[in-house]
Amino acid sequence: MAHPTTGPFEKTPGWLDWFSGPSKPKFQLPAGAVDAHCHVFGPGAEFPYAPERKYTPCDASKAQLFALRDHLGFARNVIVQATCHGADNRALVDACVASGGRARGVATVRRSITDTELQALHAAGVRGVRFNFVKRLVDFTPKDELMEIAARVKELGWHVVIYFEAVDLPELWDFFTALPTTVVVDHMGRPDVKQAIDGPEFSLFMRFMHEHPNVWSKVSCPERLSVTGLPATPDAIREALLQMPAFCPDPVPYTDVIPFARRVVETFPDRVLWGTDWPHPNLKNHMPDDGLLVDFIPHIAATPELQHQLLVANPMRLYWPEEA
Ligand code: 0GY
Repeated sequence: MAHPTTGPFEKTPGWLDWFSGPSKPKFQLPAGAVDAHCHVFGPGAEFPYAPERKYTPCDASKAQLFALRDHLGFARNVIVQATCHGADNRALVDACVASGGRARGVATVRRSITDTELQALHAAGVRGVRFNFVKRLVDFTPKDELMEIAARVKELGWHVVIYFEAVDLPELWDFFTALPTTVVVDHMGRPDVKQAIDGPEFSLFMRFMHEHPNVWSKVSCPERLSVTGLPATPDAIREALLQMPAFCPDPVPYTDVIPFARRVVETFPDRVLWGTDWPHPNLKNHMPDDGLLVDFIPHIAATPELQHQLLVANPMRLYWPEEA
């Protein structure tokens, strides 16, 4: 089903809408599981998209996010400010407040934010800021501004979420390793899964985590990283692919991402998080069925212990420490 963009906005040409009829996962999530990476978009008529945005999505409201949470069997969400809202965190705050304590947030802030505004974000449930280095998503922000923000949010007990492409890690290394807070990497630093897992790029990422115990990673977004895996789509395309074993011999979606995510989960079991990334901004060739994405979890966290750390213990420690 197509989803609208409300208000005076038009979706980016070719925009793929989130999928409306996700399957019920076969994998039963542990009680208290947290979807630790998801977004809300607008709705545009209520929470306008930012003038500096690089894309205009279809709306994806808090009610739709909470319905997905319940359908998949998650207990809580961590909502991450999406770049289409810039540093206007109103949609995020509104969703966190409406969740009745079941959502926490990661905001985007600028140097000009006042202490009172930071306190208000904290009261709404924000526990981190996101620094984005993916050039197609944001304009450049000076590092001294980011470091100043990091020092300020450290006082509130928040962490910093960083989003970057694997190829940029060497250049960003000194900045990342100087951050004074817990640092959470989005999507394993976007490895190129065509490269060898023991090749220089992913080895550098593993070294980053090894040498810096304050660094955590989301082992999310196989649908963004996969180049060969069968897409987790529920539709006729998937059925057709499964009928063509020579073309697509593996019924497990995103197989090429599994060794990378597994390596991170098994090496750093107490510093990993998982999220759906709903409503999946900027995907180009398919929109995943979120139920099938949940079914991917046991392929990367193979035991109940690892699953519990990934989905419950770790996100609770980071986002709801008062309850953990
Ligand atoms: C993600 C990934 C992307 C987008 C954003 O804030 C955003 O716009 O995070 C992307 O395009 O890779 O984590 O949602």
